[in-house]
Amino acid sequence: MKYYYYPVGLRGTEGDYVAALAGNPNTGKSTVFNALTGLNQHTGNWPGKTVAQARGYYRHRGKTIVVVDLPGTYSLSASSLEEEVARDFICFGQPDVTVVVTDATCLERNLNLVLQILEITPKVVVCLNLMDEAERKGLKLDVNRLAHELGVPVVPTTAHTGRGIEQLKDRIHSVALGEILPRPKPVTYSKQLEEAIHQLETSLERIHTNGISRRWIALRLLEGDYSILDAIGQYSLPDARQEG
Ligand SMILES: Nc1nc2c(ncn2[C@@H]2O[C@H](COP(=O)(O)OP(=O)(O)OP(=O)(O)O)[C@@H](O)[C@H]2O)c(=O)[nH]1
Ligand SMILES: [Mg+2]
Repeated sequence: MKYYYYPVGLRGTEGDYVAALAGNPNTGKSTVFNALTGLNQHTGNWPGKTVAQARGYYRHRGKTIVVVDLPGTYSLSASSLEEEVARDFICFGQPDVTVVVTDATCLERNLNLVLQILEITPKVVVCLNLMDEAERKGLKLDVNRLAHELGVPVVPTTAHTGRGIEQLKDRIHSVALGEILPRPKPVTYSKQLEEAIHQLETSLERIHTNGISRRWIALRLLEGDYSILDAIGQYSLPDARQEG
């Protein structure tokens, strides 16, 4: 059993690995969470925060997977309590895999968060939920092409009927255990922005970033979100991670 350090209050939970569920509001995260964990779940609040927290577990291929249902967010800019909780868990909670639950009927709007999360960690599975609704609307989604473009596994699901959930469990397992090594394609911004990012990254070289990519921190600072610097100071990780 691996011991997990949870800066945001799940310290001491045991399991073989941890999967975080992120996504825009109302994309079916909690329905996916229920489909994965069944009755093995516990709800409460994030410590010290008025934001609901749900965690649970399931067994798959001989492993116990702890699942954390994160609050719905449109971005990870920490402009609300929900975004802060989601951002801090993805950055500092060290999930082995982050599942981004997306709404297949309005995928484009959901991709902003997917790309932001891919800038923090490559260990991502995209869950393309509400597939029944997308089909009802006559939308045709090229799942393989999307997986290729993003560089991470994509699993179509209809969470409330359980469709796709077994495949989702398989992909979570493979990414968490390193059987699949996702290779997200980095987003390249305009020349001006890339120059600003580079300058900031250079200035950040002197600070200890707790394993968080300096490029990602630079992007948040350029957005005017300075709270990331406080968060880095607040959460210290037990094992030194590769700093990028
Ligand atoms: N048709 C359809 N409805 C779904 C599916 N998944 C979830 N729903 C429904 O969508 C609504 C929202 O689902 P939730 O699981 O609460 O969504 P959520 O992302 O947890 O929402 P927040 O936590 O508020 O951000 C519920 O009425 C679900 O029953 C799906 O695959 N197809
Ligand atoms: Mg929910």
